[in-house]
Amino acid sequence: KQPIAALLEIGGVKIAKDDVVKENDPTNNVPDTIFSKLGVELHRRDNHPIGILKNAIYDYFDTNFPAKFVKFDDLCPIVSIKENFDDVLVPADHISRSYNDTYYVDAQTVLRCHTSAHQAELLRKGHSHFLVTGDVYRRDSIDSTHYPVFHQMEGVRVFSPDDWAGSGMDATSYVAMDLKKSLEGLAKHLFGAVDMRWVDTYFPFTNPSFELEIFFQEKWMEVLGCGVTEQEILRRSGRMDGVAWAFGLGLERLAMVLFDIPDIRLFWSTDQRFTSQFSEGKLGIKFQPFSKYPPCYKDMSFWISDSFTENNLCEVVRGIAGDLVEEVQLIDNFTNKKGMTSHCYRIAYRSMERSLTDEEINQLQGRVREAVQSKLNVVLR
Ligand code: FA5
Ligand code: MG
Repeated sequence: KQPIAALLEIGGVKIAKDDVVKENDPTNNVPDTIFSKLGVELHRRDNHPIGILKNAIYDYFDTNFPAKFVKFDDLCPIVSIKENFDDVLVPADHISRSYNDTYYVDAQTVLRCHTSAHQAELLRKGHSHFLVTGDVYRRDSIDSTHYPVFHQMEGVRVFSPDDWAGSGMDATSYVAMDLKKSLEGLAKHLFGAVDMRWVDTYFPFTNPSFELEIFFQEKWMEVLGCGVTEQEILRRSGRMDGVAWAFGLGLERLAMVLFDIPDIRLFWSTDQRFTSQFSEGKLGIKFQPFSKYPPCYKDMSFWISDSFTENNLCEVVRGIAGDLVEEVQLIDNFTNKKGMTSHCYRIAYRSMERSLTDEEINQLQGRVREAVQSKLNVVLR
């Protein structure tokens, strides 16, 4: 088990563990396992896949755009709900604000769930081209492409009327076209040829909004969200006549494609057999897996109550099994005549680094069952 430091320094600010992890405080849902990731800053390590990728994206923006993008990679991940939600127009009742989706330090403060938390302030300060890289935090499901701590890079570019005047297009179409072209160029710079597609979507802070998906491990995987910034955000930052695009890249997802990394847990591995495969500036590397250990599946059925959520289940499972859990999947769901609902979840256990014994897995599963029963208000079947 990793020892948990009591005091961290992030961007020059000292943060005590007690300031973030508050036992028995109902406005706080940050567990130790999440606290221990604050300040790790994988994106600032030049030999780590996330840091190598960040630098490669920097290169792309430095080389292909006349105006210089200002770069930020040490903004504190502990932000106000105003920064994380209000400033980017997330409605008061939006589900991303719930305790089920976001880690709250207290009723007014969260671990940022996206790098968009910094958009408004940087616009207010007058920046018109910038990139913000950082660790972000979300209560989420468990599988090979989801982890509760991951890294995003935000990009924002503000255009002025001169930019689109000669194009014969309206400002929004011009900026949307530039956005897609810029991100397609980035994908080409990173991957060369790759199967990708644009999907229309919704974000409160952009309109129109798009996601980019890449075909990876036999599936379409979402790697980024983007769009044309809502005019209200620019207006509030004093940019009445500007029009902007913005994007948020999922750095783990892009690094998985770039280096052929099969599971998102590997980014946190300190095993030399992982870390030694990567070095500063080297993009052409394909990760050579050292673990082909078989997964072990355990099923678990219970009657749920109204308060049950899958994110809560995943947090309990991760709290016990840590990175030994590979996937948590709902495999059966029915409601009986009395109106009671049963869920069956299949938990896949697999270490990235060694083979697990039956005994170890049975013990883990036993502890998971106990914790699920005692913390989630469900009845095991
Ligand atoms: C956002 O976070 C928006 N802020 C992105 C954005 C910025 C849109 C600016 C428009 C303008 P989304 O929730 O889709 O969007 O997350 C962005 C990316 O983060 C996803 O495409 C995915 O690549 C990555 N991501 C999301 N959740 C996880 C997770 N649990 N683990 C790993 N990567 C994740
Ligand atoms: Mg998304």
